[in-house]
Amino acid sequence: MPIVHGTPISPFVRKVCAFLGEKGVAYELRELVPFPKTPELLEISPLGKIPVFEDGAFVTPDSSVICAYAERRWREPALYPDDPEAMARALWLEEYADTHLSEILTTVFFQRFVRPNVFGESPDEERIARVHADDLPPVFDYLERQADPDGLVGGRISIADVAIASPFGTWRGMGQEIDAARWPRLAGYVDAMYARPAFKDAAAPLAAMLGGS
Ligand SMILES: N[C@@H](CCC(=O)N[C@@H](CS)C(=O)NCC(=O)O)C(=O)O
Repeated sequence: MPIVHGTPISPFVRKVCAFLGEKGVAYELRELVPFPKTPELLEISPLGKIPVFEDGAFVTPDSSVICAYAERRWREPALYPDDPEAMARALWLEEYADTHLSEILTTVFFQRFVRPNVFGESPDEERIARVHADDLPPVFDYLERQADPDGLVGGRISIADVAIASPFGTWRGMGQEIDAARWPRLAGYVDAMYARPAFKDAAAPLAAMLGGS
């Protein structure tokens, strides 16, 4: 059985788990934290990041690389569009999720859980307030325009949904809700994704870690 090395705290680990779940591929999630940067970690993940994927003798880091690999390793159901424009849109949304959305949605978790529990530091509440006041609304406005509960690209589930919905697992895990009066389509979209078995399974380890929230 393939192994996803990482911790359920990570939205990128959740992304790989949800992707495999959508493919119907059974996997083992094996605990690996990215601190400290041990020689063993750097050997399998030169940037010292999680997730790392192990499929027999093959090992690779990086959620985007892992999903692209898994798409070709387990072809059905296809989770990357065929059409060039649809493919570009899906990859753009994956990039947007990985480089921008993830950071915003994990701010509360990072400040209130990781800083005290991992680094022994106090949360920076000012940073949380700033991110929520300034950074979050334009992101939710943008996603409100993209949201489709059948799938962000072409009305079917794709890598775009896996990437965009995954960091919302951290957001929900911290008991946060999308303001459905302001962003109704986005709120409905995220609920629809987390009603899917692959996302429920991918989110369960973090919920258990945080006490079933
Ligand atoms: N581009 C990478 C990003 C992975 C990533 O940033 N993982 C975080 C955990 S959420 C990590 O390992 N951080 C440790 C570090 O940056 O030193 C991917 O998609 O897998």
